Amino acid sequence: MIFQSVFPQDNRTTETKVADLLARLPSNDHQYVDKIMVDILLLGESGLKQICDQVVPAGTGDDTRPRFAIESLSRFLSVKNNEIERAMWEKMCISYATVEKDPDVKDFFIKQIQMLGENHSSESLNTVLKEFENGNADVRDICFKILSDWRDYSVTSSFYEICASGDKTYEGPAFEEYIRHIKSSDLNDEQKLLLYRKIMPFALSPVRKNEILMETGKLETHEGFISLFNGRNLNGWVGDTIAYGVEDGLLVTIPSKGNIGNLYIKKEYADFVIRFEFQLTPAANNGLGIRAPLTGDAAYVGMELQILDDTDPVYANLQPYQYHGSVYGVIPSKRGFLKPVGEWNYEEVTAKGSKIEIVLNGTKIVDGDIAGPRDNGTMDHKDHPGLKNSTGHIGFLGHGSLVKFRNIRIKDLSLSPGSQVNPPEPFGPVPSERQLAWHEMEYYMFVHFTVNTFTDKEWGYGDENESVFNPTDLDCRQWAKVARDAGMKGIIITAKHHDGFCLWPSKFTSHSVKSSVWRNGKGDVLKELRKACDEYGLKLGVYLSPWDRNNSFYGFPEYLTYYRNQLRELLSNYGDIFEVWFDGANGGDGYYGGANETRKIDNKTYYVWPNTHKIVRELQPSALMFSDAGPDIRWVGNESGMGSLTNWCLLKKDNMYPGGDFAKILGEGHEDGNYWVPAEVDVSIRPGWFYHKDQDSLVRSPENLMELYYSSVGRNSNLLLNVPPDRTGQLHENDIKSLLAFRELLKKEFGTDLAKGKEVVATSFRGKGYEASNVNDSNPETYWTTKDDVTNGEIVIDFGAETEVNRIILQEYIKLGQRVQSFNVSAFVEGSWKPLIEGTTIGYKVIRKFPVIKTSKIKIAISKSKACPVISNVELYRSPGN
Ligand code: FUL
Repeated sequence: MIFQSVFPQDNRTTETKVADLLARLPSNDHQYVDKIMVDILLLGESGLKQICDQVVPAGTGDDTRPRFAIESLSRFLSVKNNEIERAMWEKMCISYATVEKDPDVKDFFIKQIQMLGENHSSESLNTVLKEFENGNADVRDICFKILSDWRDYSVTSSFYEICASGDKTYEGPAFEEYIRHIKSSDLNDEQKLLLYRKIMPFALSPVRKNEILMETGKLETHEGFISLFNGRNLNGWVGDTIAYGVEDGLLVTIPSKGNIGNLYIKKEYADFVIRFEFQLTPAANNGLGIRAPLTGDAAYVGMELQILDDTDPVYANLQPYQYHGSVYGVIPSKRGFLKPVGEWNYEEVTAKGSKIEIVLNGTKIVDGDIAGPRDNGTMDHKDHPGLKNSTGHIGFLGHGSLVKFRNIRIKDLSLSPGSQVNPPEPFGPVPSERQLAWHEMEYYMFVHFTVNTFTDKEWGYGDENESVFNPTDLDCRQWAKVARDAGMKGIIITAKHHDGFCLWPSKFTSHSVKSSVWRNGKGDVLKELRKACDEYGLKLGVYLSPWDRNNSFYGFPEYLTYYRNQLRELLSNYGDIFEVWFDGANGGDGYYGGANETRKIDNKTYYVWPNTHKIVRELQPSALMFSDAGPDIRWVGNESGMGSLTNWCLLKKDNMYPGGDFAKILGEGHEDGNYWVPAEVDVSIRPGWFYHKDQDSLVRSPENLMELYYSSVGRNSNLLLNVPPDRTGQLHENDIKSLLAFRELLKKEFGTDLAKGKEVVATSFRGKGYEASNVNDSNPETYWTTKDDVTNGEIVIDFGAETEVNRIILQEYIKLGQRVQSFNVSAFVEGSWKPLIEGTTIGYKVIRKFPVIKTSKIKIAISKSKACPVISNVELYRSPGN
């Protein structure tokens, strides 16, 4: 034994020795305490046990001395090189923490183990992990707590192992801890990225995955990477946009549409690092074209880096210059580093001058130079003129098979390293992933349909005989087709309006389709609509009226259980729901199970909204919740289709609730709001929300719909346009005519973007990568911005010739927050700037009209902004309209 005792050997019992040693504690003299610790250790396990046994729950006795001894021992062992003693002590503390019932004592022992790990985390980690693996459920819980509280990021790998082992009890929390450790660690960005990538496959939900992707995106942005694919559409890409598409946030090939064309990034790149993930199917074949022109066989007129399941037997006899990763026909690659088919592969391609490097799943599989083959001939003895290209497009080359891609980002190496500039930090609240996806939907259909359609009412009393609901020819496919053809992105249906009648056969009431004669009581409108939406590529949302004039419990606590049960049904049985609509209306009187009385509730307290919101988050994490007060989307404050010209996506919603008196605030939002809660404009194509025959002649005209579009989508809001089916269960021909004609008008209104491809300059910009030319490059991920201390600026789009123009679209890069407070647009006419429009906020999008002007240049001046303005898109049009 290496320790030197403070006492010479004697014949006292262990008990007396323990008592003697404890009597000397506490003490401020560290060296003296250390010596006592040596003696305590010499007493072995039985002595230690006696000390541990003396620890009592707080407030039940004086255990100062044993606690001091135990803490000192842990500290002593954490800095001394005594592995055997440390391991023994750790195990002992774990077992005490496990059997102990009192939380205070339990925590005390847990802390000891954490203290032990402070300086020797890897050894301690091993002990704890071993205990975790061998132990019973209680021991595992304790060990898990120890691990999760350990403030040492090296512990992260153990969480990764726990996640990877798929132990259901620990998987979720382990995942979250792993993320927390990475975030708070002092690792550099590259190390953090590696860890995030490791954990990504274990993301607990698509939303969580997106959050991590955003996190990695931020880190990579600091390194100078920009995202090339937004997970929602093919903005920024050109070429075969038919046989490539977006599915569940992934970029996918569509073999049924041929997929033998190429999909290219619009911008050209010379030297770059591109990172992406891909998933193969058996024998799948695709390719990464680089420095390629938009036409011709990229393998020759540019370069093709193979993306290929070269593990499939059909490729047994390939040449190394045809393996996955090879520069096809030119530079060989190493085979054998692909993940099994169906798993995600991570690839990084660096092209710098004549050097090409590829790292696949962490292994360098290509490290080549095209200068040799370019000048002296290639391995396949074919002509590869593309080797001489210094720049060109990057894209995916279709060869007819199914391949999926995600997380595609690039760093432009042509920007010299010294000139790399960090992007602005987000300012104020920013949208969540689900809100970003919602902003891009812009325009979708509201469907009001229930017993009212048949009773000719707007608000049913709740006493309707269910047999009145009897559409003669219900056809949800017709609704969906019209919505799709009209350019809408989804449908929100009144699954239950104030009358309480359910369009689906709810288990919790008989006031539903199941008691009607329609489809012999076997019908389900929600089910039919789900199918139709899937067929036409639309998202589905539900309106579930909180006010229920049928239910006898309405106004009492029991009703909340009923309401939430119904919500669970809707959110569990009808696939992905994109939006849940919580209406604030309550008119008071109703049937209420036969009570026939007035029941007003306190909107602020009755519904206990946070508990209902939890259900939505739990069952449909990607769904947005609408109400007067969000939490995700807010009502615009009127039903006439008027978005506010000043429209902040921000709201101080904490003291707001559905049905409150907030109409005025809801239009503009709060400039200093602390949540991102953008506005949705809900309005009907007819005077009523439900179908009434006598309103057939009062359907809004296409021109009127265009005005609605300007006052909603044009004012930083989404447009939820109500189109009510008639008693046949179909949309009326007048409504359809108007919708489709409006669609045609829209196409003409925004026919050719006159800003596209034109020269753009700014008074000032942040640095390389943030030039004004980003506002018309068709890539929503790039933007013009200024230095942090510059909160205004001008950009000028030069048409190069006199051009007629009368419409402008402006977009902020809202991922970094909503910033612009005022702007104006002017045109260069006869040597001076002529003002066209003035505006306040921009946000996701504003579209503004001005009288036709003939000009060679348009200037957009951001005159006031909360922080440096960040503008991602400017479009200009000559519309045939006024
Ligand atoms: C209101 C309701 O009272 C109307 O009937 C309609 O559903 C509209 C969209 O919301 O609050």
